[in-house]
Parts: sequence; C-alpha cells; structure tokens
Amino acid sequence: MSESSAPGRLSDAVLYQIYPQSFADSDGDGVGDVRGVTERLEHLAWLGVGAIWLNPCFASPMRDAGYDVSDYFGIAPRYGDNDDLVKLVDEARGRGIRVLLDLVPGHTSDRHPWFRASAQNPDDHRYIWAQEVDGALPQRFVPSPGARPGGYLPNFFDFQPALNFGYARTDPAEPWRQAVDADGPRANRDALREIMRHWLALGVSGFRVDMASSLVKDDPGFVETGKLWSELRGWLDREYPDASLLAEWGDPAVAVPAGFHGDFFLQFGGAADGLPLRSLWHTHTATDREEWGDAPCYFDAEARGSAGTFLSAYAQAVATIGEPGHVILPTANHDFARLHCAPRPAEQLPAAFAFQLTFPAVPAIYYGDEIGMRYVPDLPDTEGSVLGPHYNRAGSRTPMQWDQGPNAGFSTAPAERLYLPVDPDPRRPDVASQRADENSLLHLVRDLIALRRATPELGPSGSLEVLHDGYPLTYIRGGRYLVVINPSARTVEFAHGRTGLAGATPVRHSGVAVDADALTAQPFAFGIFRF
Ligand code: TEU
Repeated sequence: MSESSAPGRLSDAVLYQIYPQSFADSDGDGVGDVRGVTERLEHLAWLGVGAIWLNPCFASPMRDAGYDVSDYFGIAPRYGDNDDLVKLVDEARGRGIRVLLDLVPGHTSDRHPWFRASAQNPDDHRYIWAQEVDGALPQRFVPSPGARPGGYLPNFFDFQPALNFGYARTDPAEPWRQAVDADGPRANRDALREIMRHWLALGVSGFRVDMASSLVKDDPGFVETGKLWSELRGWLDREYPDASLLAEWGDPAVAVPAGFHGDFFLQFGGAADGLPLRSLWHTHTATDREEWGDAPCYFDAEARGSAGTFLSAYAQAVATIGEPGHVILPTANHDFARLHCAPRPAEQLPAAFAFQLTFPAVPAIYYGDEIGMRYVPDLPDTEGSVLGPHYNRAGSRTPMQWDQGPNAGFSTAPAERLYLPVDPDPRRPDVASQRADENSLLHLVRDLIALRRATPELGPSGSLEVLHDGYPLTYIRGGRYLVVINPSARTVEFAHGRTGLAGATPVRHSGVAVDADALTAQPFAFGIFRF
C-alpha cells in the first residue's frame, strides 16, 4: 500500500459501509454495537477491505437512526462507549483497516443542548430562526418548540434543525439570512473543527460527511459551501494529513474541488439528480421516487439499459477532478435498495461485482452485499426509515446474516427485540455457508478484491478504454486487461475488431469466450483477461 497522501491510500482501498445497528451484536440486546464490529474484524480482513465507514454512532434520540445527533462527542450508549471505539480503531489498524466515522454537520437533533438553548434565547444564532409575518412563518420553517417566538429551518426531517452556516446571498427583507461570517455560522464552523479533532485524536482516519452540500444556504454553484470545506480541509491537511474527508454529495466533479478527497455517486445529487448511479443499479421496485421515471437500468436481466449514462458521468467527473480526488462507486447504501433487489436475480451479482471491482473508482461495498443479502420489502417504519409511499429504507438495513440460526447469528436476543427482523426467506444467504463454499459470491468478491489490490492497472489510476457500452459491457484497463460484463439473461456477442485480444489469458472468468474478431458472453457472464 502506498503511504503517500491520503488520497493515494484511498485509491488502494476497498471501502466497506457498516450500519452499526445491524452489523453485529456483541451483548445480545438485539441491536448491533461497536464491540460487535470489533469481533467481526476478522471477516473484513479476510475479505480484504482497506477502510470501513460506520454510519452514525453518536448519542441520538434515533428518530433518524442516528442522523439526529444529540452529542457529537460521545458514542451512543446502545453502541457502547468511546473506549469501545478506540479499541475498534486500534484493532482495525492492526489488520490494515482504517475506520471512518459519519459526520453530520448540517443539522442536529431537536434534543441537542444547542438547540434546546436556541429555542429559549432569541439572541442565539446557532440555528436559522425566522419570525412570523402576518401570522405565518416563511415557507419550510417549523414553529418554535420553546419560549423563543417564531420558527426554525429544518434540514431533513422537522426534528433535524439546520445548523446556521449562513446564506451566500443576504436580503434585508429576509433577516434570517445571515452572512457566512456572522457569529452563529462562525461558532458552528469552530464546533465542526472541535468535533473532528476529538475523533481524529482518538485515532479515526476521517469522515463520511452527511449532506455535505447543505451547509451554506442559497449558495449558487456551492461557492461559499466550497470555501467552508476547503478551509476545513486546509486545517486537516496541516494537522491530520493522513485523514480522509469523503462527501455525501452525489457530484464528485463539484465535491472534490469543494475540498473533499472523494465523493460518492449516489441515488441523488448533481445536475442529473443521481441518474448516473441509478442508471446502473436501480430496479424501481424499492426506494423509488415518481420523478425518477421508469427507465431500465444497465444491470437489467432483460438487457434493456445502457452503461453510457454512467460512463459519461464518470468520464466527466474524472476530467474535472483529475488526480487529486476520487469518485466512489457504491453497491448500495442505507438509503437506497441493495444490489440484490427484485426483480434482479442473484445470478447477476457476480457480474455486478466484477464490474464494480475492476472499475477505476473507489469501490464501496454495503455490508451484506458481499453475500448477496436481499432488499427486504414492506418492513414497518423503523427510526425514520420510510420516506414515501415507495421509499422504505428499512429493507436495506436488516441484520447482517452471519449464519443460518433463527436470528441469522445476529444475536441471541428474541427475534422481536432485533433492531429489524432478519430476512424471512429460508433461502437467505449467510456468511458461514458462503465461507465454506469456494464457489460462493463471497469467495468471488474476496478474490476480486485481492486481484484489484495486486493489480494497479485495475485501480483508479489505471486507464480506462471502453469498447462497448451495450451488452456485454467491454473495456480495457491499463492497456493490459480486458473486462467483459454481461448483466443480461441472454447470450450476447460483441465484434471487438481488435487484434491481439484472441488468446488473452483468463485471469478470472465465467462464461466468456474471446475469439480473433468477436467475444461471446453467456447469460450473466463476466471475464477478466490479460493480454
Ligand atoms: O441522506 C441525505 C438524503 O438526501 C437522502 O436521504 C435522500 O433523500 C434519499 O436517499 C432519497 O434520494 C443523508 C443520510 O444518508 C440519511 O440516512 C439521513 O436520513 C439524511 O442524510 C439526514 O441526515
């Protein structure tokens, strides 16, 4: 592994996202915890991941599953305590795994002491407060819960008041629009630095920053938001040069110049509102929005999509950010359907991982996707998981399936006390049986990670030449590796017309044949060849 700059190290890593509620339960109370993660480091090291990102684990009323922070300096009691986190960080480091925390800078819980104080004191400007005019609050503002008159601006749910980082454009008619250097915004920027320093000093390796583009309001082009992050990044580079700052922005071409080492392609964000990622994976059967339409994605068994939308967004992002930053390509996340979501057949998952792990982005594996855990439909709302009639995040947050036990090895607690029920499908996959089976998805993912780590051409710095963005997707990495991906249930052919590909040595493949003029891919086939 390169020991150079933080982005350099990131480029070698496969990132792994852990939802602490659901990953591993060390004390049998039915909710995952930090010690549980520590106990399962062996799985992550065996798999070969280089860094983990833990979803929020700070003290919280958990009305948005921890994205409603009430104390930025302490681990939520249900997950353990700060010493448990230090132990996790140390043991992970011993296995070559870095730990990143989720930082939620744009809002707190309405139970946070800052907000409770702000709701009593009209001179406090840590949050964005407006007065009623003719008996009405401005749009989107929520009535004050305290002695303070007027109302506050929420950032996501109403119980998540937006911290005040100011507005890029002030307006005397809207006095709640404070300048970015007013006292409240300044205090909040200082607090952010304190929070980051606190956890970095305990050994964490950086942060995934929630709703990173949301800080400065009414900020065309994100100019002021970018200044804020660039200033923090400058401080980070001086004091913690090894730390990584990853954005939840959904637009790497904007987030990296704004100060981040990397940004995720997401189901939302950017000019096309998340279309690039959705155009790869989204089946429209879960975590769906009406405005997203119903165009089939590329990983479609009926071969109705195109990889072109994603590939051109990727090319555009890389052309803008160049070397200094990374685009992160997730299999899924806690807000979006898992890769294994109906009607996608499990047979397609090997091709999906062969694509993700040979593509020049930083791969992020959502816990459980490595065994093909399924998005579980129709679960009840849990800690804010339901966002709309067709948008239920709970289905992506079910307990990690460690074994075949009734609670999938998640804990010894009665099933009704689990954070979420285990997938009731008796054919659900699990870690124990896939580890015992060398032909399992888990072994394939492990082999692909090992191949990627051993082969710089397959990482972010290797070149990418796309030969075909239909079926099969065909590209060359680093001038030496041919990759063929067929997400469809049909046998497909592509006339590559390249000399030198016939006789290429298979590195890892299933169902792909390469001839002098053409290549043939069986249903759900993938192939990686060296030539
Ligand atoms: O998500 C931000 C966000 O905008 C998404 O939830 C989006 O609305 C959804 O994916 C539909 O496209 C972040 C966190 O990831 C999420 O879990 C939190 O609920 C939210 O911020 C508030 O902190």
